[in-house]
Amino acid sequence: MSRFSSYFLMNTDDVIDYVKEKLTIFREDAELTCKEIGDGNLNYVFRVVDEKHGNSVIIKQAGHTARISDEFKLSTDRIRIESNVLLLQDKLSPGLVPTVLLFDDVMSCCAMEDLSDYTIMRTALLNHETFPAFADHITTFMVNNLLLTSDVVMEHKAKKELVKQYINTELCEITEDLVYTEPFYDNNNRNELTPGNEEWIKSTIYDDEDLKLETAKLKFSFMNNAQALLHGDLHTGSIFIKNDRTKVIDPEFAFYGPMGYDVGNVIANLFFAWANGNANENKNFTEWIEKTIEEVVDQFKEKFSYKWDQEVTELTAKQAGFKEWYLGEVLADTAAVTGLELTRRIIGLAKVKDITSISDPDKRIEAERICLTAAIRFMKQRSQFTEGKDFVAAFKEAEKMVKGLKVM
Ligand code: SR1
Ligand code: MG
Repeated sequence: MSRFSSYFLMNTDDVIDYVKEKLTIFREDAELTCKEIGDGNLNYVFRVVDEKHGNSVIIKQAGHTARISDEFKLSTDRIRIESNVLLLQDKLSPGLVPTVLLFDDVMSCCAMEDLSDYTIMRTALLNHETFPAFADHITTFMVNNLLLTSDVVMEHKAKKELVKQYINTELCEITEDLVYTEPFYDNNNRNELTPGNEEWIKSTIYDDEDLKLETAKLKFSFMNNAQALLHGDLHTGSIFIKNDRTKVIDPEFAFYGPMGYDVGNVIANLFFAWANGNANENKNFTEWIEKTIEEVVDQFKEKFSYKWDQEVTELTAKQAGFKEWYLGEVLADTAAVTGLELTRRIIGLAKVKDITSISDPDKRIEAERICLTAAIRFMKQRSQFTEGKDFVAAFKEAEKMVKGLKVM
């Protein structure tokens, strides 16, 4: 009987045995080595290499708790969601996700293409590298996966079946707590404020009752608007990149939610890269980020509108003016989520290296205040953001406001 017929958390030796038993990609005389390379918050990621012939594979396994903290008890069903979503996204946006080779329901793991000739985009951006094709790739990914899984295009009963298939209770709860709730309230012990920024955050975020009304509305929209099958965690740590190629990974937070959640995550994480470049006074890099943010928003709009005209099946969605209204709502959600993601990564539990690696304390405080000042505007005035340049302008104005003020 196979030792993999009931679940256990594997170590590197187990993973070598596992690939020998379950996969046919390695030769008889392969010399396999294995390393755990995961640096995400939830799962274990193993890279298995045949040192003799050079081929390799990734095995990703889910544990019963999050890697970042045992406080999060999680169903291992997230690996089913991730594997199935990757297979679906590969059909909807070919070439933009890794190939899944195997999904194992018993061991709660999957095998997928090794992308070790790519770099995690957040790491590359921390080195201030630039990627001219990124806006084109990520907007194709988002438009195809979001629009083609929505009621605008899909037969409604088939869409509702997908909604059922991708109910993602526990990971949605993480987002509801970490993104939509905790960063705005001073009464939980998971927020971590940067020393020197506590009072500013209290008066600017925790004490802003109007802001908390808006984030309450946004939370209920996230929980109740089953608009499209989202990636659900589309930050720059979920993207592998090289010069002319982009691959989106890690869709374990996928579920049916508002499209703007994905677009806003991309934009917010580009702004974090901007904040890092700004703190390190790299103007070429910050200008590339500004251009890329504009392109992401404007190419998203353009491709969305074009694809809508090609693919729309729902009679009422063909009504004159409906497409423009719908896209306007998606952009308002995008702005709001840009603000939410900017806020939660600074105040909440799950931080980003773009900010935490700024070693000069005054510069880090300044970077955080720029992000949060822009974030408030993105959340409160979300319907005013209709073009790429609006997003960048809000950030540049926030920078002026913060730099005009003396850092406490
Ligand atoms: C407990 S998980 C914390 C964060 O990591 C994931 O990548 C998601 O962004 C989540 O909010
Ligand atoms: Mg992840």
